[in-house]
Amino acid sequence: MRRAVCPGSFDPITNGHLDIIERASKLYDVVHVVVAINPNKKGMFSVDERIALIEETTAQCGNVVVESHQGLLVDYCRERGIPAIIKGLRAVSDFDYELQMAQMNHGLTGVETLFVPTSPTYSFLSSSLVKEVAAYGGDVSHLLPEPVHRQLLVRIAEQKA
Ligand code: COD
Repeated sequence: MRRAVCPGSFDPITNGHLDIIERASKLYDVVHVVVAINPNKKGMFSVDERIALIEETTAQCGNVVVESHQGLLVDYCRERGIPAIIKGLRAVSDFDYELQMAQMNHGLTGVETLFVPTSPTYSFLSSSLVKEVAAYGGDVSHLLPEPVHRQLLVRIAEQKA
């Protein structure tokens, strides 16, 4: 069975993430979407909330498993015998850091990283930009899956209350 990992912070999942996950799910039998836990970074959404949103928005794929992981991504892959990490590449600016991580991960355990070019529609899109624009009242509804957009507006309202 061919398996791959799509890792990220997913705070929250955007249409850019979803595009990469859906495309990966057509290439692999099972795609593990891994929410990396960073204890030094408090997100807008809890890890459980992020997982629930990813599960809801990727349910149509039928072969996506969503889990969190604290620690090295290569350990997650090694423990499960998963040989590949899939990353989306938005622009040249992503490349330097992504290449570094890919080479480090390969050096650590031999896990391969495969890059999928983002759809041009989403090449400017990041979770942090979406949160910032939405917090100032900008319309980001076309950039997020509907349940994510709904929950983002609720969270922003809570934070302002
Ligand atoms: N279009 C296409 N792809 C996109 C888009 C978009 N608009 N936005 C994001 N992506 C893809 C990219 O591949 C990106 O890497 C991935 O989605 C996740 O994006 P984010 O922003 O949610 O998450 P990041 O960049 O914060 O994730 C970094 C990781 C969590 C993957 C990384 O820090 C990690 O592997 N951490 C685990 C600890 C570890 O092993 N560290 C050593 C690394 S060598």
